[in-house]
Amino acid sequence: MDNALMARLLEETADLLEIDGGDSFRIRSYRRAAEAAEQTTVDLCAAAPDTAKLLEIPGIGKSMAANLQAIVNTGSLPLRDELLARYGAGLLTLLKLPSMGPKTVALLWEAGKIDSIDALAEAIDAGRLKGLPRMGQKQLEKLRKGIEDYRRSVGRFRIDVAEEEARRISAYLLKFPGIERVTPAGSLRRGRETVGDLDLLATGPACAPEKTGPAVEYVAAYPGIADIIAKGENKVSFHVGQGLQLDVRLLPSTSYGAALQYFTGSKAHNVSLRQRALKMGYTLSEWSLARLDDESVVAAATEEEIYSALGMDWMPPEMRENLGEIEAAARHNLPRLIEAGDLKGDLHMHTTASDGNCSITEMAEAAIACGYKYIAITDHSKVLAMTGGLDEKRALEHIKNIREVDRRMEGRIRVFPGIEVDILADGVLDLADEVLAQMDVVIASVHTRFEQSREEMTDRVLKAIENPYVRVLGHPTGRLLLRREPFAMDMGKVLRRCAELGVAVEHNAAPERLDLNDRDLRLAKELGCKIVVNTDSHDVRTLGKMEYGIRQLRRAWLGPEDVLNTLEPDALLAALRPVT
Ligand code: DGT
Ligand code: CA
Ligand code: CA
Ligand code: ZN
Repeated sequence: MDNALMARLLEETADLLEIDGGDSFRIRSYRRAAEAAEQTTVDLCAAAPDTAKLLEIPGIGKSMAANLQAIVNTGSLPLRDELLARYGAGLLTLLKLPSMGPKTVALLWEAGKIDSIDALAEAIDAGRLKGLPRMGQKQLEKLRKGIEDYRRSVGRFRIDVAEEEARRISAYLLKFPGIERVTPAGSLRRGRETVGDLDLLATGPACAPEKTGPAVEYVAAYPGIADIIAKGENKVSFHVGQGLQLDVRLLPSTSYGAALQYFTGSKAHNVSLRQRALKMGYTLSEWSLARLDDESVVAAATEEEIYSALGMDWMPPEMRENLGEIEAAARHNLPRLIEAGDLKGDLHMHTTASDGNCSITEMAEAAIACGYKYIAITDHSKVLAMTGGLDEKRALEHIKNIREVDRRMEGRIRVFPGIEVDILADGVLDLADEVLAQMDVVIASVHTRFEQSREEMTDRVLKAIENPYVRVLGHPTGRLLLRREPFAMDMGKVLRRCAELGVAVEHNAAPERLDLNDRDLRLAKELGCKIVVNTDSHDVRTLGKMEYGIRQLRRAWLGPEDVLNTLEPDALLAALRPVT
């Protein structure tokens, strides 16, 4: 049971209470607790027996502490179970439809015991909802469309998939005379690991109000469109090939900043920001920041003007999750976040010696083109036979080859010999210590037996990092986004031991991995862990994917000083765990 799951149970209970017509104070306290569970770095499962510790978390009061304890002890929440028993488990999925809030769900339940998306679709088709309040022909059409959309694209999409689509359509849009600027907003701009849908803003003379007609038609003619969801005066929503939804909005440049701010979100950030605006006598919308009394516009054209009028510094989108950034910006106290340009090298990549596509020299040349001063070559070890993993003998030869390439580079780049050595099921490493001792960068990773229990996996990894030659713990959760869940492991315990031993934890920048997540990265920093960010490239073409890792580090508020591979080559070698 992890924090995210606990947050979801609390959030669902709030939704169910609202559908049930419950007390609004009570509903809010569940929502606040859900948010707290989502955001805290305290491992709630471990902290649960200690009530005082739970009460220290902002947003958790006495009754919510008791609820958290109930969740940990029983795996569930009695109130949620009771409500679900009354209404059915399918009810919550209704909330996933557009313009469907708890009030409408309650109405549908009362009217026809509608308790799932399937039941709703059936009721609409059978004409059973006609005559209900707020269920006119238009609304029913909208619901029908929403159901189709939901069924087609329940899933989320990886950030690199969304970004590639954003690039493609941006290039198309910018060809239209009078569209001058296209910016992704929403979760993509905030650098989230996955996006639900892609929000794109466009501006220029062709996007001025009442003149958008031709531009809207042009958007709707985008060759990548699978089907159009909605076409309005300044907005076109559609699906592209793989089911990803795009919302393209055309906006006048006079209100572009307000729109960009609004549609970048997150929702939680915007809620807090609007509250701050209200307290200052302003109202904040997707069109402008305006005075409450006479509605005169205070700022609208740029985000900087809006934040500045609210007494704040502009902040990078990656920070906008309502995790303290509003307060920090108001105190003019925002941290300097790490940038791609801070990195001096990449410490995890594969070559043709195991399952990579390129030679050592090719990787080195490509890294020079990235502006790096060093790389480590870290091929797989023998247990991963299907990757051509190295045994002791081949590993020693490989070290020689790497050193040879390093010499031939004549200082243009340093090439460090390394290995990604497998952590076997019992925590023993897959190569002999004498061989590991000759490598500069030993990354230890789990690639097998993901199904071990939490205790087994924790012990396995703890045992592995006790080996004095391990410098880096590779992709620490084993997750593959949208494909494979992280394996069960006590992350706090592992990170704490890494910090004690001086083992660096890897943030794996490959967009299908991106582990650690932002919460665990914050925890790693709190615990004093060294952190490295690597692409785990198997080809020269993926060295540039470092960008995704950088964005995740920024979402965790990390600066260049928190990441080892911002150091110069010699300083980096000195900062890696010293061999004792
Ligand atoms: P996603 O698409 O699930 O990955 O996440 P977002 O953050 O892109 O969410 P989305 O597409 O629903 O909305 C885009 C932004 O619009 C969101 O980040 C914040 C802004 N927004 C502000 N107020 C609201 C609101 O009341 N509802 C929604 N849906 N969005 C809002
Ligand atoms: Ca979105
Ligand atoms: Ca959207
Ligand atoms: Zn690996």
